[in-house]
Amino acid sequence: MEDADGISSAALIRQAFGGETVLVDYPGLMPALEALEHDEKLKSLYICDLGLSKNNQDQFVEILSSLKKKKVAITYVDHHDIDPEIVKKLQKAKIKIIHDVNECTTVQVYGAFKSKLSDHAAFIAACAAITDYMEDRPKGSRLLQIYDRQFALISATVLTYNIVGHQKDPDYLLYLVEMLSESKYPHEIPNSFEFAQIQVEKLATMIEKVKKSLKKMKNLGYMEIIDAGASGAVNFVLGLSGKDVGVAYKERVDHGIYAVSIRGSKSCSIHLGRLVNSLAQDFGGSGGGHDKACGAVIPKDKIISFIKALNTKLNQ
Ligand SMILES: [Mn+2]
Repeated sequence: MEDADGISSAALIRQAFGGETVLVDYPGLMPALEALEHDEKLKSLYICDLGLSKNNQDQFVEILSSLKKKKVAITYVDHHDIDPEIVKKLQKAKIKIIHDVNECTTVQVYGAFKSKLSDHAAFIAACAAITDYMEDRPKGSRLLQIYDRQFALISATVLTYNIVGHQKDPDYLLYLVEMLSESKYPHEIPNSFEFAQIQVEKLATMIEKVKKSLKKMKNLGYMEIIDAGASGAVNFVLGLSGKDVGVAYKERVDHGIYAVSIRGSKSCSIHLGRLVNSLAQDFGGSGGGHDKACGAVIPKDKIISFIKALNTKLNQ
């Protein structure tokens, strides 16, 4: 539910197979799967763009295996770093895995189910690749080549800002999935550019706030975000700190936790997703992701010690 790759892969799955869409973020993944365990009508399940962490991967295998025993056909499509042991277990349970850390999820969904998709799906996949910083990868770049670069960039950005600006409006996010699955361009979605403008203005304000409140340790810049999403602010924290790693965190009041977003610069040589996966677990949280972009969920009272530990690990 949080980005264009997630929403777009859901849209392509919907176009290819129909069915219902459930949009979740990381804290929502396991509860959603648990709810599906009791859905007697479920026959086929596609899980897209939801990486696993040390903290939930065993339960993920457990729930999917039990669904599989009830004859549910399951396909898992993702590009986040994954424990090879978990891949083996999923394969053993006869769960179909499409997993390539080098291409975004939507590009992989497009590649796997092309024959069931419209030509327009290639454009949606190119937009998802852009927003996941993966438009330079072999398959992603080939899809982007079909279209005018500027046209794809503005479409991807408008789509992203509509998603980011509607995180508290799940019905609107489902509506976006539906529009994309009906082969609509982002600019054809009513008021999409107006929503994007609102988001752009918020981001400009955010730049000023980050300049004022950003804190630094030796190897990273960090900041607590109050009235926006952490993932929208983290790139500014990274860029304005001048460090190789940026951390932005936002309290999820209802959960007693912080949602943490972490980004690495081009010169950051440590795989942040892997590091954060194991570090988050040490602090009673969970996390993981890509080499230069990852996230974590950390118990509220542990956040500063988590950031200090991350800073120390970045020395090594
Ligand atoms: Mn993705």
